[in-house]
Amino acid sequence: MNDPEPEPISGAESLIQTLIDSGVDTCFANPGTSEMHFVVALDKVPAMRPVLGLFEGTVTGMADGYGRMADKPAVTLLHLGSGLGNGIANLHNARRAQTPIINVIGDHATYHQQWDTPLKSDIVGLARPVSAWVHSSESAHTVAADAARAVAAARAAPGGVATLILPADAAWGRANRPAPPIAVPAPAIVTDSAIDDAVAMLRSGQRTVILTRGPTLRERGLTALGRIAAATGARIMADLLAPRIERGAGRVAIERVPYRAETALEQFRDVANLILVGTHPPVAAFAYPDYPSWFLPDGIAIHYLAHEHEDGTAALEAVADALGAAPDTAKRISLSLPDRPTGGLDQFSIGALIARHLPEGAIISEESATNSLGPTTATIAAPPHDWMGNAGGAIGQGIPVAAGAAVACPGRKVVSIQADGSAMYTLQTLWTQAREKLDCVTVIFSNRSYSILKIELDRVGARNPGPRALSMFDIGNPDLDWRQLARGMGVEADRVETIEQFEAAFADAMKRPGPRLIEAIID
Ligand SMILES: Cc1ncc(C[n+]2csc(CCOP(=O)(O)OP(=O)(O)O)c2C)c(N)n1
Ligand SMILES: [Mg+2]
Repeated sequence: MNDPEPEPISGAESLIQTLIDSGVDTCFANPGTSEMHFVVALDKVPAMRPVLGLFEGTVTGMADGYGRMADKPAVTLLHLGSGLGNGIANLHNARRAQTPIINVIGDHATYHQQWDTPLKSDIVGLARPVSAWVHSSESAHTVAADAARAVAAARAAPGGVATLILPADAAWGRANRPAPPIAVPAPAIVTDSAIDDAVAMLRSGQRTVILTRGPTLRERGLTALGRIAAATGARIMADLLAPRIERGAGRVAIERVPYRAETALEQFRDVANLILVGTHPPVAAFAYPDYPSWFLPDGIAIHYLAHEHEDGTAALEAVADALGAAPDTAKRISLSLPDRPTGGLDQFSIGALIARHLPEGAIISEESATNSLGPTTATIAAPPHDWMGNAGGAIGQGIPVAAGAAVACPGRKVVSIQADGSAMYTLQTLWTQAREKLDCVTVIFSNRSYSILKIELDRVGARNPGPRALSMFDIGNPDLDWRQLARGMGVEADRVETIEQFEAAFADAMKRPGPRLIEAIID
């Protein structure tokens, strides 16, 4: 006798079950009419955790933070081209961070696409610039296989955004089964000659810098970098916008490429050799009439030890071994906390207090613009932590990335070090933090200003700004009340103006599970 017919499943159900079978179990969503069958399938496949975001920039930013910390993709659920459009800035940051994400976008049913409907748009055209892979499912029968391919595309080194467009009839139509996972190819192995060339540079006695970003900035890669530095005197540096770095006590210290050309030129002056691991030569974020865009001196030799899709960590270990660098020679940072600050509340006193109270294993999401120097330097020798910066320069990343990290890493305290103007782009993420009871603490640098833009104004040579121009950088009048904004979304909040008040609020927030917001009033 034949086996009984299995229960029919919808395309959406086959999609979600395939994602689960491929290890993708978290969905950041903001749905609409075209995504209803996906939403209903969430109850049929309870292994998928749905997390609602009240704006698509929140959704895509959370998926970025999740992917950076979980080392595997989450899935987004977005509503047609307009939903995708709202999420693009943070997908841009995720693309720059090489974060694996499955980006599912609902579309009109295939037969409906011939009509002039209100939400019709060029979804592929919008998705292409932020996606490593784009595909539109043709029917319910292919959705599962398409989902398995999307996961493989997102996870292939170095990682990227895989966009799967899901027409409504492909979601509601009858599918036959989920698809099995596709094995993800390992990163490519760096050739012996690329390793030999790096070793020769490092043995040349000339000044050499190794510049890197990506997975090399975790324990294994940092240890290899530290061994090479100890054996040869080479300087080791990370990209300014590296998506994730393991820092703090016990870790290997690494320099960062400066933002400003004058500082960067100074850093690279006299450097004869640059070895790149998973990154490209350092350049200025913007062109300025009086400063160069290219940071490197004439005549420097540039060697790509590992491209982004290659195994940079293994390559660094091979280089360290070839140099005869002993395994335990990497210099490590000893725990050292800043003194208790005195005086007024500013980025330096706040940085010192964050460092003094940061628990071991914390995750920091930093988007503090003109207030980053204080917290960055104060935490160098703090208890070990992960640091995630803005990887693509599109602001509005910090709070969602923190929320995504908290979903990925329950049990670890997440601290957002956050500028006020940037926070306003995706502040509704606070609501998701409250709803999901995420252990996130947000410190707002409330200077009521787009302060950095006043500096940029001068640097680009836009001289003699009038009152209208200056008003474009003033975000006071009315002043934002972060305490009320946070409380209005269910997040406990304090407003502080002194060192004592900040310390009391921050120390308490580190002891109790979040979410929590501290508005620090600074000049
Ligand atoms: C998506 C996006 N929109 C606009 C900008 C331009 N921009 C860069 S910094 C900035 C304001 C930053 O102000 P704030 O976050 O308060 O930091 P502060 O300069 O005050 O330290 C703006 C609007 C950007 N980088 N990304
Ligand atoms: Mg500001």
